[in-house]
Amino acid sequence: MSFRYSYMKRDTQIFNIINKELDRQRSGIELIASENFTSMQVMEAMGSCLTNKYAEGLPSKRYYGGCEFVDEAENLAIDRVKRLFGAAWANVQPHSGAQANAAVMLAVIKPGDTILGFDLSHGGHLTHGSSVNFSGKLYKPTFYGVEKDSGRIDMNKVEDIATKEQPKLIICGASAYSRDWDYERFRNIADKVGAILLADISHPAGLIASGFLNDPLPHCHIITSTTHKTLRGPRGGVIMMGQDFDNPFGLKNPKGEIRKMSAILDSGVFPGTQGGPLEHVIAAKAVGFGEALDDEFKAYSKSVITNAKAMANGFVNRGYQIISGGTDNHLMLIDLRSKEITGKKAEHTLGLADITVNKNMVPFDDKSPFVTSGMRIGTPAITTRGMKAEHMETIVNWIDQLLSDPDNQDLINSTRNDVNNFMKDFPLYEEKMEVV
Ligand code: DSN
Repeated sequence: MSFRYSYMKRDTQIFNIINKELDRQRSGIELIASENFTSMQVMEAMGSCLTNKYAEGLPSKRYYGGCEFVDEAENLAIDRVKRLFGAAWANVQPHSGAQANAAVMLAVIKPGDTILGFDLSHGGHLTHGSSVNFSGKLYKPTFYGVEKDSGRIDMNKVEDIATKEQPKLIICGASAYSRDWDYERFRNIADKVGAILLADISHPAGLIASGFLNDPLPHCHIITSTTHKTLRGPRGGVIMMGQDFDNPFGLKNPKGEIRKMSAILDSGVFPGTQGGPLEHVIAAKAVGFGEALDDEFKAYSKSVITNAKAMANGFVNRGYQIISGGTDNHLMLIDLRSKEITGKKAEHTLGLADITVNKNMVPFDDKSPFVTSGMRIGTPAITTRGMKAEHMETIVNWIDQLLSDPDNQDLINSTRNDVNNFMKDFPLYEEKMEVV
């Protein structure tokens, strides 16, 4: 197997840019919690002729001819993701996690309805009600957050807020929360106030599929996810349900029967929010889901968590404050205020040494989202590179040295050399590549 870059010889401008990015990925330490490295076969499926095909609709119910093979690919992706999560129904067409959330919200609630999500500044996601996103513009957003002393969500407070606000939709799930979720309690609260419960598992999906975190499918009405984070497939989204149910709004189909929620969600994706599905990406999703069904993926997920715990211990031992004091999953959110460096400066300094992280708001932050007091760190990508718990100490040590002396150019240069040499032991996409 090889990259088909030889076909790009005519456009050396973009080929050279892609090659520079490949070098960056190979030689640096990737700690962005939402990133990962797909397999070569996932990338090859994405780069296939399926990109040429229009297939609006669903398998066997398309608005275009010639869909027999993309139907097979899409059915395979649906079957595999249902098997992976034990889902009764899935739609694999959302282009991203944000698109999946948009499709669900536009399908199941009305503009002006109240929604209850996890506060973005406490670790939530833009699409869970942020004022700069459609979810905060179209609906009336209300939020729960973490407690100042524990850094954890207090479920009694979630219940109090839900009882007061009476949301139509409750969203659980986050982008920067290192603890597991009590989906069962969320469902009790949703039932009490008559809300639909949506779990956005974009971040921990791979760890849930592998059985290392709580399972939302028996408890949540609807589940959305990305496919490219801990799940390690292509960039994209998916919507699932543990079981289908009659829509609670009394909506009927042309035969006068109550429509199933699956039909409402399917139409929320197309024609509700998307046009032609990306069948090349859907084929790559099928590949990724197939890989995640393998026992090897379970071992990978286990190492992701072991590495994250080892890394969190390394930071705590050096006096860093991790929100909630540690991690159950693949990431940690570090409050840098005790180290007197902003998230922006930390991200920049580490970047100069080829260590990639992202600055992140911490709960009760006193700085803007462009500066921030924290950084988010995750282990999915470095675990794919083959790193084990013993390597975490080396990485934490480099980060600590750099953040303790961020303007020391000699230290930055020598650390970058050390990082680049270290990464040679963890090869990425070593298959032959043609160079123009
Ligand atoms: N989910 C965000 C992240 O975690 O990086 C991107 O939307």
